[in-house]
Amino acid sequence: MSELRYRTCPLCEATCGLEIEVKDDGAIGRIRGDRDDVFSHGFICPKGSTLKQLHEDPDRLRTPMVRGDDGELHPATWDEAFAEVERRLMPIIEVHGRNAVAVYLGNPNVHNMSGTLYPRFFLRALGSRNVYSAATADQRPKEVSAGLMFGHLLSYPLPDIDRTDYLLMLGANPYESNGSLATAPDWPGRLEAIIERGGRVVVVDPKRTKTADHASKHVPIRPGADALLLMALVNVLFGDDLVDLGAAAEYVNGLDDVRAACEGFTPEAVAPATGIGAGVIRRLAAELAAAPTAAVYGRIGTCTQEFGTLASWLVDVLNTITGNLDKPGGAMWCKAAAGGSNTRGEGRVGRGVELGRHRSRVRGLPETYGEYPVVCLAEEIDTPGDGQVRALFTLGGNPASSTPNSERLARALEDIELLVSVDVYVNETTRHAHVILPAPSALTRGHYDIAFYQIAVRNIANYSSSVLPPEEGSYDEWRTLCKLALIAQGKGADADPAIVDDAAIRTMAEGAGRDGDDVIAELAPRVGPERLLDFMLRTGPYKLTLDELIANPHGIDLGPMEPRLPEVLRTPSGMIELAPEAIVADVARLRAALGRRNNGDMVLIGRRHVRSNNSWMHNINVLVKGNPRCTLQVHPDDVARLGLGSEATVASRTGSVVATVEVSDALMPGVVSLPHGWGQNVKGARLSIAGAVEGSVNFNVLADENLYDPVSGNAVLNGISVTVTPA
Ligand SMILES: Nc1nc2c(c(=O)[nH]1)N[C@H]1C(S)=C(S)[C@@H](COP(=O)(O)OP(=O)(O)OC[C@H]3O[C@@H](n4cnc5c(=O)[nH]c(N)nc54)[C@H](O)[C@@H]3O)O[C@H]1N2
Ligand SMILES: Nc1nc2c(c(=O)[nH]1)N[C@H]1C(S)=C(S)[C@@H](COP(=O)(O)OP(=O)(O)OC[C@H]3O[C@@H](n4cnc5c(=O)[nH]c(N)nc54)[C@H](O)[C@@H]3O)O[C@H]1N2
Ligand code: SF4
Ligand SMILES: [Mo]
Repeated sequence: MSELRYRTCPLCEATCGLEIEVKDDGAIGRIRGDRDDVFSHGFICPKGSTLKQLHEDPDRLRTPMVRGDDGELHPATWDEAFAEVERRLMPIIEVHGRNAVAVYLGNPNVHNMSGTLYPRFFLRALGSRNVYSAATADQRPKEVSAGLMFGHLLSYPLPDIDRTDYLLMLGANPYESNGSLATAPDWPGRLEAIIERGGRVVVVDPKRTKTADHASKHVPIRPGADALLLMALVNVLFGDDLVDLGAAAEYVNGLDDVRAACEGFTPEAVAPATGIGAGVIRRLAAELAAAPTAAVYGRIGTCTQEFGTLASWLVDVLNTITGNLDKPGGAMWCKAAAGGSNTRGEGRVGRGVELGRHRSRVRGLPETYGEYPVVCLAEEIDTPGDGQVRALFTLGGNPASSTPNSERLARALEDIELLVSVDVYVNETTRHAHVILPAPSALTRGHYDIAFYQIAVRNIANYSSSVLPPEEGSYDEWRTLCKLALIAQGKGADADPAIVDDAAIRTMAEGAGRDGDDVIAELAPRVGPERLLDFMLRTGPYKLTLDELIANPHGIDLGPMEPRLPEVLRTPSGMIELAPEAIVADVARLRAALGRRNNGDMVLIGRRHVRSNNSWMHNINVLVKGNPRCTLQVHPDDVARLGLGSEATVASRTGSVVATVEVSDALMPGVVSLPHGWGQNVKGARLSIAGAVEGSVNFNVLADENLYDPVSGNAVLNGISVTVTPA
């Protein structure tokens, strides 16, 4: 006998509904797509069903680990682990101050209610400026441009892929990634539907990816040249008098500044640097202008490169000047049921965003949204002097794998005075930890995508109750984060996490003009993330309650995106700032790149595979078996020219790896591709399957911490100059 439970998959941004069989003895049976899910309608990728294998993985940590006098990690009780954090942390704070303690937040936090809602209390209690996250190795350029243009970092317009007639997509491969910064289950199906209804999908990518293969047209581009291409499209639209602001017209500041900024970036001028013919660029501009509805969408290939902010900004400049902003079928904003940053307060009233309020100690790079760029993390730890970082907390992050010059960071972590990790594995990063505090299995916690329903292409609300009861000895991740907050505050390792949790709901209640005690009474007996979520739903634009969501385990469909101008804006002017000063000032750097023909001998870019999930799912056998996937893809002409055999040495300023060569004519000649997130075969990691994968090497040995987008501080992970030689 068995029972079926429904659960949104927390692994990637697509938020697919899963149907999970739970057997009488509590074991997990089959996991399939939930055909009744209001958003995913049964779609699932190969990772969705592996929540079972993750849950059962013997390497997944189930008890805290504390480093003993013998230098090894040993299982410990929760009390011992928290006491050890306090014992090691407080002297560092006392002697060296709060900035000596850094925090790094990783990607799984946004896929988890505890990780989304509770780190802020720890950060506040800690009071350190040394905060880092995966965002500066990912989407920070988009957040900077959206913040400056529309008033909030999450207010980027989303391509209305279900209704558009024309999608221009740059640096994204949703056939592998399942989509990003535009949440939609089954991106592939939705893209195919555009073509089936007579629309067009154009993919700009140095590689003919699976997405490009299925598109109406693939435009190969030189890595890092997207801002030039986009600038030329803007130039043609102005030059040919095709600019039409549509519904946004009344609300746009700075149109003339954009016109001035694009001067000189003609298709002919950008053709050599982009590798795209002027005729192709003119045709793209004409198609964009002529399409009844169109959306421009850029993702990680446009962010993790040297002109990341310019490219991210130009995407939305194009959406605006083609009249597609806020138009069904164009680029729109959704309206989140809970926690929406652009549904709070009053429309057109905002403080906007302020960047660069302080600078990092060693290199003097500006903060964005309260974080320093992750390219600064290693140097802040390994550079002696006043203010040196001596302790690091990693919360659901694996920076020793995922950030540039990973070997330097790994070396820095070997010597750090204190590393505390809230994590589920002993991996590249946590093998250096003094204390590891394990997060519970995803199947034993409730779930609601607070982050992704703020950037979904449809308005959706879907809460999943926990599928299984807590495992013996586990401790809720939100309670762990409350404990860390209490320790950092000096309240001690024995203090009750409810102190922080109650303060959290009180603050939220008071922010909404309610009495804290009343709200606590109203929502009792709920505590933790569920209580916060319930309150956010009740005070959100649809006035839902958590009980209503629990009664609808397949989700509630709140309809397609609707026009939201001007109330969505939170800029100080109440207008769309089409030409933010900080971004326009960077155009000079782009102009200087016009004459560039290449970025070195060979150029390295990254890729994803549908069976991967950044660095942490290679310990699942069903995801890593079969053909090797950590390969260096090289164009046949380059294989011949460089005399490559089965293996090649790839070297950059920061290091070198020996990778298995895969000949592929999908790449532009001169460009090689290596996936990120591999290289688990390091000493001290406890990943029996991932550690044994042949050919597994870490891309970020090659990524250079000196390469970043100066406006956002974001790491350059695509377009890295390398040499490739036979191994
Ligand atoms: N070269 C290169 N580097 C890249 C990228 C690239 O494209 N190329 N992509 C970048 C991008 S987009 C991202 S988002 C980052 C990701 O960078 P990170 O977030 O640093 O890395 P992840 O691989 O997501 O590792 C997440 C960590 O969280 C742990 N974990 C998993 N589930 C949970 C949980 O429920 N709770 C807790 N507390 N921990 C959990 C895992 O064991 C792992 O240690 O990598 C970036 N790095
Ligand atoms: N299966 C799987 N899914 C994932 C993840 C994963 O690791 N595995 N990670 C998740 C995360 S954290 C994120 S952020 C998203 C990312 O989601 P996507 O942005 O869709 O990521 P990728 O699949 O890496 O696609 C990026 C594309 O950019 C191209 N590219 C590289 N350089 C350039 C350039 O200079 N210009 C242009 N135009 N293109 C370029 C690459 O060839 C690649 O095809 O995926 C998420 N989903
Ligand atoms: S596409 Fe993403 S959300 Fe959907 S099943 Fe796969 S990993 Fe899970
Ligand atoms: Mo990401």
